[in-house]
Amino acid sequence: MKTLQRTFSIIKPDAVKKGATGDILHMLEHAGFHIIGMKMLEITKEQAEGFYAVHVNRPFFASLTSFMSSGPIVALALEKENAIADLRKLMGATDPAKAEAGTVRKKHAASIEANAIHGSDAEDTARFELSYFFAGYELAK
Ligand code: 3AN
Repeated sequence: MKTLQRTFSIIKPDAVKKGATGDILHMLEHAGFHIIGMKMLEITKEQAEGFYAVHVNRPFFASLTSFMSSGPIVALALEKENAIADLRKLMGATDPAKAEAGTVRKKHAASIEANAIHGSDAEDTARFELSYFFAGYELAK
């Protein structure tokens, strides 16, 4: 039996700004992800800090949260079998210099911070991140 899994993704400000939103959505759909929720929005620095709370002690926290609140982003709720791991694979390594061919970051990321796409790294973070950007009724089906 197929077990569908949900994960959360963000097309980051750098990718939206350079006009890569459509291509990234195409890469996601081509890889078998179903887009079950999508919104373009801007978040405040405080909202970015809440989202990235697990990174509060990392040296790049201030810069990361400024970057994530620097322009429009696209928040995505995605569904597919094995969605969490498969999205991580499709994203590529955090550092685009280390990302494999065919990944979103290889194609679109500019730097280790402005790296085009976010994806949840585990079931518990996917649950938290989905609920941070989407209300339950928006993803009910
Ligand atoms: P990933 O997004 O690949 O899961 P994490 O969770 O280690 O990577 O980091 C979250 C985000 O923080 C990254 N997407 C990136 O934007 C930023 N980041 C990670 N490491 C660095 C770093 N060394 N310098 C600046 N920003 C970083």
